[in-house]
Amino acid sequence: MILYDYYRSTASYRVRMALHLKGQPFQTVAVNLKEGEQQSASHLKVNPQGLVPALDIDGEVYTQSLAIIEYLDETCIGAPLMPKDEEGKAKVRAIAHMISSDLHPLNNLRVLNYLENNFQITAQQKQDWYSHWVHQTFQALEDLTPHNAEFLHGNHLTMADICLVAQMYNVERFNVNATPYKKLLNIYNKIKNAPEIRRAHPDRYKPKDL
Ligand SMILES: N[C@@H](CCC(=O)N[C@@H](CS)C(=O)NCC(=O)O)C(=O)O
Repeated sequence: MILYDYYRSTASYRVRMALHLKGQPFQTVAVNLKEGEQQSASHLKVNPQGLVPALDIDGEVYTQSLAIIEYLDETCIGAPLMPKDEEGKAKVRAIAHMISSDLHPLNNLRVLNYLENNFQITAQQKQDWYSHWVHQTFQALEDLTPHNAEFLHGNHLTMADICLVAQMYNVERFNVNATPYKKLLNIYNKIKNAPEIRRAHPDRYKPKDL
């Protein structure tokens, strides 16, 4: 498997966690988002959306992190990343989409760049924009999460937790205060130390020349 990846991309990080949890060996091709490599002709051939991640499995390319995670879950042995029951699956997908469909796209690099380049927003306004959308989703997630929960749903790590870990990494990177979200932090702080999760950490995928 070849993962088209950028170390700080939260969507790529989600897929790396799934691959490590499934014990799947993979190679990475670094696509430097800061240098705009996602728009290069060679990357657009891989993913015409100009985004990472993309996962090449025997010449077939899969995109969209949640679709990839569910595909890996259904086709690979290893720790299950989704509940078995349909109700549980719907709950996990709903949480994952709160992060990946509602929060993440608003704070994606291309959106932040567009705001900076076309509306000349200041660094402070960019920070406010970023934090605003994080707080809105995190408050709802915190309200949804049961007290003393070990995972966002059920009794094992799922795609929902994978989305949380990646988003929390980004929240720390952007210095957003996550302390009000005690239940989310509790889950994150436990999960982030699991060996498979540590193996997927952005620091381990930072290209040497960066
Ligand atoms: N919904 C997509 C989102 C993919 C995405 O937005 N990736 C970001 C990095 S986290 C990207 O490639 N951004 C490039 C850009 O904004 O130009 C997924 O979950 O895979």
